[in-house]
Amino acid sequence: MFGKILIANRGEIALRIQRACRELGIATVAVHSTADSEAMHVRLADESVCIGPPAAKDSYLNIPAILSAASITGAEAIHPGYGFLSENARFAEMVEDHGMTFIGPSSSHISMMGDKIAAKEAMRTLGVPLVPGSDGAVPDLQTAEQVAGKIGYPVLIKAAAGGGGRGMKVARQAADLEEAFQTARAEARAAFGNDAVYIEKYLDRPRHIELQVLADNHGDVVHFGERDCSLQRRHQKLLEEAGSPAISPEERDRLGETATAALRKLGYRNAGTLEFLYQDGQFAFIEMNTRLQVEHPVTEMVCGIDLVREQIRLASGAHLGYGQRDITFTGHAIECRITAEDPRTFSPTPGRVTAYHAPGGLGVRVDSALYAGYFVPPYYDSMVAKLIVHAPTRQDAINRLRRALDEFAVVGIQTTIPLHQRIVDDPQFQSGEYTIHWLENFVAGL
Ligand code: MV4
Repeated sequence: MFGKILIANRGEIALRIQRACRELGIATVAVHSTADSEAMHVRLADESVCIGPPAAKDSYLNIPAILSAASITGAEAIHPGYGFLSENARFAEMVEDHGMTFIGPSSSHISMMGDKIAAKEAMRTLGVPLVPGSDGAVPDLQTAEQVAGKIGYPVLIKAAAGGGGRGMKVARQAADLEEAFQTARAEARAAFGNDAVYIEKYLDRPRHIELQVLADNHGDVVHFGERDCSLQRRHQKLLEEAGSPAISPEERDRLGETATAALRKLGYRNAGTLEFLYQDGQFAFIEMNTRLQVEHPVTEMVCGIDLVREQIRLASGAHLGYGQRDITFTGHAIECRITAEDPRTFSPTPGRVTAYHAPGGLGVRVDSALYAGYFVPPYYDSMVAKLIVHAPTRQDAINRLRRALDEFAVVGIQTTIPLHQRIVDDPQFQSGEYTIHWLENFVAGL
């Protein structure tokens, strides 16, 4: 096991990783920008190194500075958290070239899944169901017309280097195809320096369901069930649940078997999440994330497992030590992402937190780096807290969430807590019958 780990991140996820390290008896190194000198992740680390000015490109994305910090402090491994360098294959490779362990998958698997066409091709070969669409990249408009004609309209043009909703264009009918195709290409070239695009049948009312997996370095792969992440606005998730209100235990088992068999054949290592669209009782793979995700706590609560501890253990070469049968699902968990934003306009609201009180009690978890007196800087993601509740049933979890949101006090800045209170009280949310489009309409109607 490692003696010291450098955590290449900030905010709640840096604290989350420190907590796992502390319980494993591993010393922690924090890195921070000049804007984060007073941040909680710096205060709670065993050691800290300033790696640059506020802008992320000069600090949390500054690979030479982070590698230097790791070698100066004698860190044996680097945990990237989510965002920043977590899905940068070159960074993962450089960490290993410097004789340290990257806590995550191999750089080749990060590269493969970063190319959405390669990811789909790999999954198709391994028997994972996909949305009907093109076989790989669509090089020109004529090919696009052929594919769309075959699968039928509406279709979606997606960028190979995209993901998370960037660089997508819908063509509702043949007359829309040329513009959608050319715009998608141009946007992909401008945004990613890669204009490869592919085509899928556009699903008009899917749920977004993802499956959490862990793999050791010896060929064992298990899954920890699904999360329903359909409640998002402009590709930003606001609330996630485990399990999905729409999925039966049998559907979960079947999906899990297919996905773990595929990853076993791929030789995948460490944590990963497969993203699916679910509509009319069918799952279709769209993308794979090769990192720990923001919403991992809902899985931890229903499975009773520490996913970050497992990531560290597996990266050090340990065997999983348990099988699929040992993983059980208890109760229901819901996470609210609380951001420093105006709850109506969603414009960021950085500033000083003058008073802070986090909710507590049975089945309530708050992952946050906030404290009274903290200044939320304007340079980074606006998420300031995750409120996670766990209860025996979904209805109990909703009641607990309402209670915990009422207790939560963040004074001095505006947050999205009031928006979460409206969502939780909504009959449609409570019914569990929602698609990826529901929240957008809900917010528009407020
Ligand atoms: C789709 C889709 C409908 N049909 N693919 C958006 C993010 C990216 N990960 C994939 N996305 C979508 N792909 C097909 N074939 C609709 C979306 C989509 C979406 C997906 C998940 C969560 C929220 C979403 C919001 C809008 C569109």
